[in-house]
Amino acid sequence: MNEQSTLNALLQDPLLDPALHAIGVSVAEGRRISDDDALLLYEKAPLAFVGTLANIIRERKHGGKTYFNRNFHIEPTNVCIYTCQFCSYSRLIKQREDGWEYSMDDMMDMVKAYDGEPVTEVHIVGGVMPQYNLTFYKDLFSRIKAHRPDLHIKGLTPVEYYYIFKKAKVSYEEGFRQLIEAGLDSMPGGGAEIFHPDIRQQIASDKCTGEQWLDIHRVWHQLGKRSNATILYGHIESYAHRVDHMARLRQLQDETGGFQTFIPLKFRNQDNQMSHIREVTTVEDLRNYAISRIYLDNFDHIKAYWPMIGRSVAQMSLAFGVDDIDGTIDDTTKIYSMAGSEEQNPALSTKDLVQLIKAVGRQPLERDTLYGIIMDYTDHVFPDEEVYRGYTALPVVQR
Ligand code: V47
Ligand code: SF4
Repeated sequence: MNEQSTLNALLQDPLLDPALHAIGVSVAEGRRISDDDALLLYEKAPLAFVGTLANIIRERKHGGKTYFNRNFHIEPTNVCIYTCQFCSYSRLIKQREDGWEYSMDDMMDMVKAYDGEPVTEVHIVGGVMPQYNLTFYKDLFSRIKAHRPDLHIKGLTPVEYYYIFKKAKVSYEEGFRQLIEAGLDSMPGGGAEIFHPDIRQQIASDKCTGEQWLDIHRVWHQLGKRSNATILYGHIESYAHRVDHMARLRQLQDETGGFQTFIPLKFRNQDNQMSHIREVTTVEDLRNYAISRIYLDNFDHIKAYWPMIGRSVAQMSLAFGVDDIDGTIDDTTKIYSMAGSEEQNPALSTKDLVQLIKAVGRQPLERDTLYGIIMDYTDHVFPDEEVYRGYTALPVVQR
């Protein structure tokens, strides 16, 4: 049975809520859903219902294609002046003694450690500290580009930009112009958390506001550049706050078209000020991926960050709207392992990731940051690859 006939079967269920039925028909006909529709999906729709709709959209956009990127992370520091309640880097939690603050040379050594490795991107993000200012980052980016011009720099978030541009007394536009000249290529999606002030005030009261986050991405997009967006879900926010968050993103995307990918980040509760909050279930993770895929019709990609949810949930997410998996090789990002991510040592080889994708009948494609295809692994067989058997009609690879 294909997805369309699964949907038809679901729509014929006499017990299906009529409002959900109307949303199902609307999505099947390719129409955008409203904020009220999204709220209703969160409140009432079963996993199978949203999963089927999300998968239809995912397959219309990408078929079985599943993207991944070989990158590495640099976290300049794990100490931060801000007091986000969910973060183990925050000065509320972090004693400076067990913190690190890397120098320019330390970071260049990290870049050099990847010489000869087929990575295409460095993702730079960490805590906010005064010594990491505009001059520092201009210098860092130019040194990285001088050493390895083809490495794409996906760096910093509006949280850092708001702080460093203000300190340097430059406009967002001027600050970005200087950083682009130094080598900055794109902006990751972090720092978004929950935009709505009622929640942001409680979990991230002293860093940039939701409006400032969106304004900084707007200016970045107006300069012709691309970025990602995230949501930190599964803590004290309500479904209405999640919808409000995505509504602001969908609106900005209508305006600029500059977002590439939406990345839902599951709140993890270890070693932070919100440890008393219970984490949401896997079913909720999958529903959340699916509803974001359905609602954000103008986003090309929905990404699962596997170190946070684990390999199995990342694999399942590929049937719930996700078409991109992040965290390929040797991903030692510490912000997550400290917050209690599924994977304490999150490293996954390209072969492992390719197999994980093939095992659920999807087609693994290595991409660069801007979704240019580097290699299609669909028919590629690694020397010692395990036999796999996906649920679709993909060939079974023999050893
Ligand atoms: O903004 C911090 C999150 C984000 C916790 O753009 C936590 O390609 C869960 O945005 N539980 C930064 N999450 C990371 C990020 C990201 C990751 C991967 C890919 C991309 C991309 C962006 O990490 C922060 C915050 O929302 N975070 N603490 C926690 N306890
Ligand atoms: Fe600092 Fe970011 Fe952690 Fe907030 S989430 S305390 S801004 S590192």
